[in-house]
Amino acid sequence: MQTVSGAQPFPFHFDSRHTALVVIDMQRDFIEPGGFGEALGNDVSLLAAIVPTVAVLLEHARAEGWLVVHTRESHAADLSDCPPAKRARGKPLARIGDQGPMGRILVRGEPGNAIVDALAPAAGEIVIDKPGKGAFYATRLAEELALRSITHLIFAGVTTEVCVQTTMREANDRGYECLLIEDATASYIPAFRDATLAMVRSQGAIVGWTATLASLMEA
Ligand code: TIU
Repeated sequence: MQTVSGAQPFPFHFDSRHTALVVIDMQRDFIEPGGFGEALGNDVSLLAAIVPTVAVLLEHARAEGWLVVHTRESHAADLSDCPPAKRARGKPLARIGDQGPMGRILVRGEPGNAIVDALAPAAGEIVIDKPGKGAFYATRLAEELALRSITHLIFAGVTTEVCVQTTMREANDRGYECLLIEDATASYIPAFRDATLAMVRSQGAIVGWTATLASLMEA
C-alpha cells in the first residue's frame, strides 16, 4: 500500500496492483492548432503546456507497473455515434466531422484524432475511443477495469472541467477511489481548472482527491 501524504483533502492510499493511470484525451484535436479545441475558439497552447508533465507521470506509471489507460474523444466516420445536438453546438469555426488541417475533426482514425506523439500509447496499454465526454459512457472501460481488479484510478489529461471531471464523476459513482493530478490536467479556461480541483475534493472528497505530481512521486 502506498500513501500520497500531500493529497487533498486528506492522504490518498493505493495499491499499485489495483491502480490504473487514466490519461484523458491528450489528442492532437485538443492540443494542436487546427483541431476541435481551436475550432471551438480556444487557445490550445494552454493544454500543450502540460504535455511534459503528463509524460513524466506516464513514465512513472510504467515504471511502477500500473495499468495504463488512454482515452480519445472520437466519432465514427459516419457520425452515427455523434448526437446531432453535440454536432450543432459550440462556437463552430468548424464542426465535428468537417474537414480540417489534420483531417476530419474528432473523427476516429484521422491524424488529428491521434494522441500526441510525446504521450503515444505503448504496446499493451488500453486505448478507449469514447463518443462522449465521460470515458465510461458507451465504451468497454468498466469491463476492462473489472477484468483487472482495478479499484483506484489516477487521472490526468484534458480538459479538467469537461472530459476529466465527467469521467471522474462517472468513476466515483461506480465506486472507484479517484485521484486527479493537479499539474497534469489543464483547461482552456484556467479558472475552470482551479474550480474543478476545488469542487472534486470539497465536502470530504465528495468526488475524489487531488495532488501534485511531486507529491504522488513521493508516495
Ligand atoms: N471543449 C472542452 O473543453 N473539452 C472537450 O470538448 N473534450 C474534452 O474535454 N476532452
